[in-house]
Amino acid sequence: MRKFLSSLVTAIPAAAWFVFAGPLLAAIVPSLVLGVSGAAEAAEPLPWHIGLQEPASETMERIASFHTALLWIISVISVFVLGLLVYVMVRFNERANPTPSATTHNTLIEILWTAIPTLILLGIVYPSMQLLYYTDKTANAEMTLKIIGHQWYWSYEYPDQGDVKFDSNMIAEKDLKPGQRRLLEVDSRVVLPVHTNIRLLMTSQDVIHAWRINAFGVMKDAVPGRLQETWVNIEKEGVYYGQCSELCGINHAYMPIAVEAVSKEKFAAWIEQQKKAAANGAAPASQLAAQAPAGQ
Ligand SMILES: [Cu+2]
Repeated sequence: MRKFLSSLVTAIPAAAWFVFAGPLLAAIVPSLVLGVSGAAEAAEPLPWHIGLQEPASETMERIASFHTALLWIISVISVFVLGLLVYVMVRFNERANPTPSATTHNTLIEILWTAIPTLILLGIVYPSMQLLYYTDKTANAEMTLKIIGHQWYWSYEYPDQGDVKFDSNMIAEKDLKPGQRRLLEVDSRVVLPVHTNIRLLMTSQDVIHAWRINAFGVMKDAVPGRLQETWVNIEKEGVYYGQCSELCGINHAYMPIAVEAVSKEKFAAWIEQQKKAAANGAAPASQLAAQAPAGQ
């Protein structure tokens, strides 16, 4: 046993402690907080918010449960390594163990500490790749939303619903109405129907941006000259906030995303309203959304 441990300690560099302790603290502490408060979260960041927002799509549910599974794996590994280190520090320090073992190799241990981490990693790779392909695209899209990044706002097009398109700009702090979220509210929210497979196509007019809504589990770069694809099926009606997540210039922090998920009927009515507005030459898209109070 003693030989086993002393050869083990030669192989665990001090760096391992930092590698494991950081994620351990970062991971365990929020999970404890989240475990208690998870149910009460909204689809937006809250003061002192720790952990993930409440999922609003199957994609985000899968991401969240994979995240939880990984949290358990790294926690068990971290506790195990910490236990070994503490044991070694107590049992094999200079006072407790004045004549150290001269062992330098132990074939069995070397095989084990190569094989076991490999198996753990393989066990993580499989669900990880499954999830990656699940988020990639949907085979049966019922509609498409085209998202275009600009310095520094988003514009949206609904190619399946005629010529509906509009720009979406952040509402400046001085123009905020009571209840509107600072740095998150926009003049024209994206309106989308719930329980619909929506293909999201992204591109950019200038530099790389990234369209991200945490509650949907969607974050995809909008790259000039390219068409990126992902998808979402929103499960609950409500307002969802997100932000550009690719450093895109001086106003990167001021191009938020606000999505209003409504019933299919309301969505159809909104589309009609947009078409009429466009036909009359009126400025498009001041949605029913904007009249509704923010939040759920
Ligand atoms: Cu951007």
